[in-house]
Amino acid sequence: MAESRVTFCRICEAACGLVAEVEGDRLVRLRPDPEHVSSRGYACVKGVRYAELHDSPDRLRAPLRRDDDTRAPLPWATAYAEIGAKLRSLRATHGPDSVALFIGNPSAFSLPHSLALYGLARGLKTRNIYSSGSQDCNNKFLVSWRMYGSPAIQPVPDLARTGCLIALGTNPAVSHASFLHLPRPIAALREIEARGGAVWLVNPRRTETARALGKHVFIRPGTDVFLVLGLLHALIARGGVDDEALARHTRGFAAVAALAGAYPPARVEALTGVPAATVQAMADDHLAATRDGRGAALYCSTGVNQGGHGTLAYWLINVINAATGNLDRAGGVVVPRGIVDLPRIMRRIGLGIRRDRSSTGDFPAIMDTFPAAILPTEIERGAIRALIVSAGNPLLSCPDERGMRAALAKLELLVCVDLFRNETGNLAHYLLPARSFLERPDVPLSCHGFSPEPYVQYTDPVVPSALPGEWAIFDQLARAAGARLFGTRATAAIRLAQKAGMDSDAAVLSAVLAAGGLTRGRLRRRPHGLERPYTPGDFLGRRVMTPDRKVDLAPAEFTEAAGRELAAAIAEEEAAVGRLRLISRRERHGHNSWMHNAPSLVRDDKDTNHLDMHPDDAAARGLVDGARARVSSAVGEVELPVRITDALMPGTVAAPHGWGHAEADGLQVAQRTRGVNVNRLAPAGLGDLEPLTGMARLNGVLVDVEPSS
Ligand SMILES: Nc1nc2c(c(=O)[nH]1)N[C@H]1C(S)=C(S)[C@@H](COP(=O)(O)OP(=O)(O)OC[C@H]3O[C@@H](n4cnc5c(=O)[nH]c(N)nc54)[C@H](O)[C@@H]3O)O[C@H]1N2
Ligand SMILES: Nc1nc2c(c(=O)[nH]1)N[C@H]1C(S)=C(S)[C@@H](COP(=O)(O)OP(=O)(O)OC[C@H]3O[C@@H](n4cnc5c(=O)[nH]c(N)nc54)[C@H](O)[C@@H]3O)O[C@H]1N2
Ligand code: SF4
Ligand SMILES: [Mo]
Repeated sequence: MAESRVTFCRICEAACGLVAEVEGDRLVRLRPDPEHVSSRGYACVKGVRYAELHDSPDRLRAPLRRDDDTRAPLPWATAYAEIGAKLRSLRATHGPDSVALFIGNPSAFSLPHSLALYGLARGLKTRNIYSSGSQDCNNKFLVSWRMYGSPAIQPVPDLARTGCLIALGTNPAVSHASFLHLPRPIAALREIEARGGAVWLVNPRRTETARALGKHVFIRPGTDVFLVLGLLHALIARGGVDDEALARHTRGFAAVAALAGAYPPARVEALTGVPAATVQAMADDHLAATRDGRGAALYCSTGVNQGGHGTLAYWLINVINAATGNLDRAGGVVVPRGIVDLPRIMRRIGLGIRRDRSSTGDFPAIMDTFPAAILPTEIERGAIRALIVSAGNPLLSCPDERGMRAALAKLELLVCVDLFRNETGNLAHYLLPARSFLERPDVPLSCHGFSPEPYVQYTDPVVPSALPGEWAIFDQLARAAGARLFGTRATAAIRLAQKAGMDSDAAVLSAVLAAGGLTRGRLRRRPHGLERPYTPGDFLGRRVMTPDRKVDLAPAEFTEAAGRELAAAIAEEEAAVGRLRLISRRERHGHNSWMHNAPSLVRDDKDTNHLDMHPDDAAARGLVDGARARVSSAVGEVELPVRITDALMPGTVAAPHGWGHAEADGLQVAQRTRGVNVNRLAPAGLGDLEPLTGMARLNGVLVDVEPSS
C-alpha cells in the first residue's frame, strides 16, 4: 500500500506543493498537491518527474577521490581529513583567500545549505566567494542595497491586486519568474487581465507567456534601460509623479528626472525598436491604474539582468515604482515580511554587506560574492588554489567555458558537493554526495520574502537517506580545516542537537522558525502551508534601512556611471547594426544544466538545444529549418540545429543554455544528448562585463551565423 506524504518542490522559486507516494522507504511517484495554499494543484513537468533524478543510478552515493583517471570511494572521515589537511596547508602557505567557494543556484532552495556555505567562508576567513548571482541577479542585490539599505529588500509586484504589470525580460509560463514567487504563472497573470488590468510583456522573443496573454512588445536585446528611461520621461510629462510620496519617503528624484529628460519616446524608439506610440501606451496604462487606485508595477528578470546594463535598468525600474507612489502600496510593488527580518539579521551579523572590492576588475562584493567571470583570472594568477563548489556547474553556467576549464584544471584542490558528477565535477579531486530534496527537511524560506501572499510550510524528509546534509558536511569540512562555521561557537547548539540524534538541517530550520515564533510541530499540522497574510504599507518610513530611512533614488554610484555607460551603449548599438545578437531562452523540460539526466525530459527531439532564428535572418544566410548552423562570437563557436520561427525579433537569435554534456560520463543519460554549451560564445573579458557588478552578459552576445560546412 502506497502512503502519501505531503511535501514541496525545491527546484525553483515557485516551491510548488507536491504529494509523494511512498511504499516503505521507496518513492513511487510525485504528483501536484491540490490542497497546497499557493500552488493549488499546479506543478510543472520537472517537479513531477524529479523522481527520475532522485532515483538515478548516476547519483553519487559515497565520497569519491580522483587518482589520475580513476575514482575511488572513501569513507567520509577520510575525505574530510584529506580535504582538511590540504586546506590547512594551502591556507598556511598562501593565506586564507587562496581557498574559494562557488555557491550554485540550488543551494538557494535549502536555507541550512546556503547558511552553512556563508558560515564556511567566514570560518575560513576567505573573501573569495563566487556564486550564480553574477550570472543571474547581482544587479538586483546591488540596487536594493544602495536604494533601500539592504540587498535583501526586494520589492515584488502585488499580482493579486495590480491594475497594470509591465514585465521586462521574463517568461514566467516556462520559468515561473525569479525574485517573484509565481506558481500557476498563466492563471495568475490572466487574472490581472480578467479584472480589466493590463499586462505588458517586453521581450525580443514572443514567448510562451506572450502567446497566452498580455500585450507583447519586441525590444532589441540589451536596450531595456532606454525603454525604462522613456517610460519615466512619459510618466513625468503626464504628471504621473507623486510629489507627496517623493518628499516624504525619498531623496534624489531631481537628478533622475534630469537624466530621463534626455530620453523622449521618439529617441527611445530609435534606440530600442519599441515604437514611441507603444511607450506612450504603456505609460498611459500605468498611469490609469495608478490613478484609479488599483496600482501599477514594473518588474524585470534575467533578460534584463544579464543584458549588459542590468544595474541601471533595475535602478530606474525601482525609481519609477517609487516616484509614481506605487512602492509599498497594494497593487503596486510590496516588500513582504519574511518569517524573520532577514535584512536586519544580515546587518546585525554583517552578512552580505561586505564593502571590499575584487582585486581583478575592482568590482564590489555583492552579497559578499565577486563576479564568477574573474574566477579564472584569479586562479591563473595563483591567488586562488582551492575551490569548493556546492550545487553549481560553473564550467557550463558561466561565460567562456574554455577559459574556465583551463583555470579549473590548474587548481590544487577542487571539491564538488552535488547529487551528481557533473561537468565541473569531472575535474574535481573530491566529490561529496548531496541529498536530494526528497531526502531533507525544509521550509521554503527563499520564496517567503518574494511572495506578496506569503505562507510558511515545513516538510520532513519524504524518504530517508544515509547521507549527511550540507550543514553537516560544511561543519565537518570547516573543522577539518582547523576552523568553525562562522568562526564562532554560536553554532554549537546545532552540533549538540545533532549529537542527540537530530538531523542538523532540521535543527537549523527549528532555530530559524523559533526566531519567527513558529515551530515544526505547528507547521506539521498545516502540511499544505500556513498562510501569513501581508498588508502593504509598513515598509516606507519603517523598514527602509538607509541612514535617514529614505529611499535613495539617485545613488552617486549609479548617477555617475549612467552618463558613461549609456553613451557606451549607444555607441555599441550603432556599431552593431546588421549584426545578430544571441539571447538565452529557458525550456520547460530543462533546468539550467541539471535536468538533462532525466530520461523522459530529453526524449525524442528534446535531446538538444536549437538555434531559433527569424525566417528573414535564416534566408539571408541560406539556412533552412533543421539545417545545422555554425554560430561564432569573439571568443568561441558552436554548432546547432536551426529552428525557424517568427517569434523572434529580426536580428535576434535565441538558444537555451545548460547543454553540452558530451564529456559528462557521470551523467549517463545527459551524455547521450546532442546539445551544446552556448556559454562558449559569451565573453568574460573585463570590458565585456557589466561595469557596476561584473555580471556576465549572457543575453545580447554578438554572433555570426552561417551554414556549417
Ligand atoms: N524551465 C525552467 N525554469 C526555470 C529555469 C530553467 O532553466 N528552466 N531556471 C530558473 C532560474 S535559475 C531563474 S534565474 C529563472 C529565470 O526566470 P526568467 O528571468 O523568467 O528567465 P527566462 O525564461 O530565461 O526569461 C528571460 C527572457 O528574457 C528575454 N530576453 C533576452 N534578452 C532580453 C533583453 O535584452 N531584454 C528583454 N526585455 N528581454 C530579453 C528572453 O527572450 C527570455 O524570454 O527561471 C527559473 N526557472
Ligand atoms: N547563457 C546563459 N547562461 C546562464 C543562464 C542563462 O539564462 N543563459 N542562467 C544563469 C542562471 S540564472 C543561473 S541561476 C546559473 C545556474 O548555474 P549553476 O548554479 O552553476 O548550476 P546549475 O546548472 O543550476 O547546476 C546545479 C547543480 O546543483 C546540483 N544540485 C541540485 N540539488 C542539489 C542539492 O540539494 N545539493 C547540492 N549540493 N547540489 C545540488 C545539480 O545536480 C547540479 O549539478 O546559470 C546561469 N547561466
Ligand atoms: S514550477 Fe518550479 S517548484 Fe514548481 S514543480 Fe516546477 S520546478 Fe518545481
Ligand atoms: Mo538563476
